[in-house]
Amino acid sequence: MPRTIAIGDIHGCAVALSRLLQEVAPQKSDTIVGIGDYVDRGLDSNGVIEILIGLVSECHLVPLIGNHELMMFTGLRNRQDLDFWVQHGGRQTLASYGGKAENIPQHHMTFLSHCLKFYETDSHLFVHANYVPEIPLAQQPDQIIFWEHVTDPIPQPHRSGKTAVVGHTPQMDGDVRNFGHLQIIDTFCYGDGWLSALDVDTGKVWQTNNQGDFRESVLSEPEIVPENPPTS
Ligand SMILES: [Mn+2]
Repeated sequence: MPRTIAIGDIHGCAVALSRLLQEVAPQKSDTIVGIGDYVDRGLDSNGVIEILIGLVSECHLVPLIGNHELMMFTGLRNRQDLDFWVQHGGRQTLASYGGKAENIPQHHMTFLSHCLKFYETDSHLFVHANYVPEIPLAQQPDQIIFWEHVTDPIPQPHRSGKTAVVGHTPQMDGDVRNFGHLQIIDTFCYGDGWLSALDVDTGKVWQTNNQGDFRESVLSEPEIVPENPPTS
């Protein structure tokens, strides 16, 4: 059976990523969705991009764009945006390339430039950060899908009826969060948490960390979404 597996925010954690892929063992028929934020903060963004490029020939890889890829693009393009990126984790990304933007190989930039804004299957939708429930995926505002956290309030189900899988809002306790219609797979790998992969059809969760530890579990029972607070 072909699997659809989403991988949470990697943030330069090449050790955890390589261990995760060893456990997931992607097959040709599998779709692996990268939820974005491959770079920044962690120690080896260079290594992460190289691993992801290697994955292209192993399976159907669907890499999404995260806000950190956006910061990297604008930082490398415009001198006045460079400091913003460097201060938000770009420092570590540059360090992984020997401290020089000129050292970033063209095939890494080509890979990053091919990342997508969103992806969907018959049953699931995938975006880096968040979504507006009433708006079709292709028309979602960039500010929401790349930057907006999913806390306060938790968004209502998307109008498509599909289950949303997102990263970006770090779960400090290291557990994938399940609201039924919304699943959050950023489990804070770069900050002593875990890197997660979720089989979206079976609910199987694989997790690794930067010490090379591995654990597996299944998605918890859905939490009840709190009512939106009154706006008055
Ligand atoms: Mn993010």
